[in-house]
Amino acid sequence: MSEPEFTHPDDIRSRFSAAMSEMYRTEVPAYGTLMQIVADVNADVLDGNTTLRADLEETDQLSRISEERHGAIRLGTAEELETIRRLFAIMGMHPVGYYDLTEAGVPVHSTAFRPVGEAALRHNPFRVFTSLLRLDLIADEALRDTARMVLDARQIYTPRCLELIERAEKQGGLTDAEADAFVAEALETFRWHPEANVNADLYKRLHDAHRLIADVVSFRGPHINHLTPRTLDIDRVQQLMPDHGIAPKAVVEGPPRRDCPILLRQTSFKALSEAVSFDGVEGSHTARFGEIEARGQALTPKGRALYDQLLTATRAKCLPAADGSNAAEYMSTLSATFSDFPDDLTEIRTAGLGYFEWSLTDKGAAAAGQLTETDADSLLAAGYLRIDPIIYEDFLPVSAAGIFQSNLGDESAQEFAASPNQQHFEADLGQPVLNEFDHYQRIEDQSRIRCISILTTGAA
Ligand code: OOG
Ligand code: NI
Repeated sequence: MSEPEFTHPDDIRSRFSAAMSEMYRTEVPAYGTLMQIVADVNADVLDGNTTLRADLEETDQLSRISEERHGAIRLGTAEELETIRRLFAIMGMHPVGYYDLTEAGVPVHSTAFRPVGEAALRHNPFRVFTSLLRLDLIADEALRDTARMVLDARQIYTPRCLELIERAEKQGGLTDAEADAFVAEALETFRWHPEANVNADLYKRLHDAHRLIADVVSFRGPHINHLTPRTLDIDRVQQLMPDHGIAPKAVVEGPPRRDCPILLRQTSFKALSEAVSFDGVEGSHTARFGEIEARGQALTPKGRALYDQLLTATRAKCLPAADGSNAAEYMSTLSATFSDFPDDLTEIRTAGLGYFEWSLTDKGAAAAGQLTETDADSLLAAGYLRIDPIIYEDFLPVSAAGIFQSNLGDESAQEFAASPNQQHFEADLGQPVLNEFDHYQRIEDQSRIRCISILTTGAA
């Protein structure tokens, strides 16, 4: 018997993210409007910047420039988390990073399921920021037990979806038809349900404990709560949202606008109030929104420490108010404070703040196999090598908390004792998460070793 031909996980991910985008645009019309603003602004930026256009074209990114980069869900149990890991693995999405959000007043911890490696990211970069509710942080014991019971009784995956996950694991992949069926079944887990799983009274008790607890526990499934396209000018989109009848959150999260972008900048519109039926009683729930992101260079632990230090210093001087009343002051404090973070690639590299990918220049390619010098810095200075920033593909806990917070209502900031528990999270997940710093370091090291090997031996 001949081996069946399996659909590449990257292709399954592309089908999945396209299906998710379509579902979400239909369910949340404001998201469709945001997508349109993003597409218009991206087109404008590209019209005014032919170098950027040529770069994107050369790296085959131009046609997908305005497509979704990530989405987010919130799960209730360890079992749900373990199954989502298996589901995402079929699409080539693996857990990277551990994020403790308790520090920022949100009772969850999280990872990002994402493609790993340049080729997979380029094919389709779609990631899902996935949070697990920390029921252990509900103080009211009776409410905690009730919430656990409600969660244990639900099944967020369709029977056919579970079957296809098992089949993929056994066979080592899915055929084309199976992949289509899998995408359709998997999508069901992320769908919105206008009927709650709980009555109005329990919803209120959960909601009073924390709005996020109500969001996770009250529904049949972990509805996708936002999708996020990439924008080439995040400040411009933030500014344009109100003109299109969309209310943006108070400030753009992350570093300020810079010549050499670092890490991740993101903003969103505020979550919409939607009609929900609680056991036949009409009510509403606020969970779903749209977000945009702009990515820059991945930072080393040293660079990240400097980033964290400057962000903390900024927030000590000016904490952004949820109503936007001090937004301008916050943004100018942020820019002023970040003047201590070098905004020049050479300085960033010599200070060891960012990760870089090494490649051969034309001069380097012509000299393959002919050199004896093995010091990368000398080869760079002599024009045989070049370096380019490696893009940050992960998330930032303070920014994520800002996104969560702005979508939980303005009055809901709440304290939890910081209690990171990566070990527990990984036990629930059924696998350790990949450390993002190790990953970027490996990309940098491998690219440098490869170049030097070509220059000195002629082979990679
Ligand atoms: C996740 C918020 C985090 C981001 O972009 O930082 C996130 C959530 O609201 O569930 O998506
Ligand atoms: Ni997000």
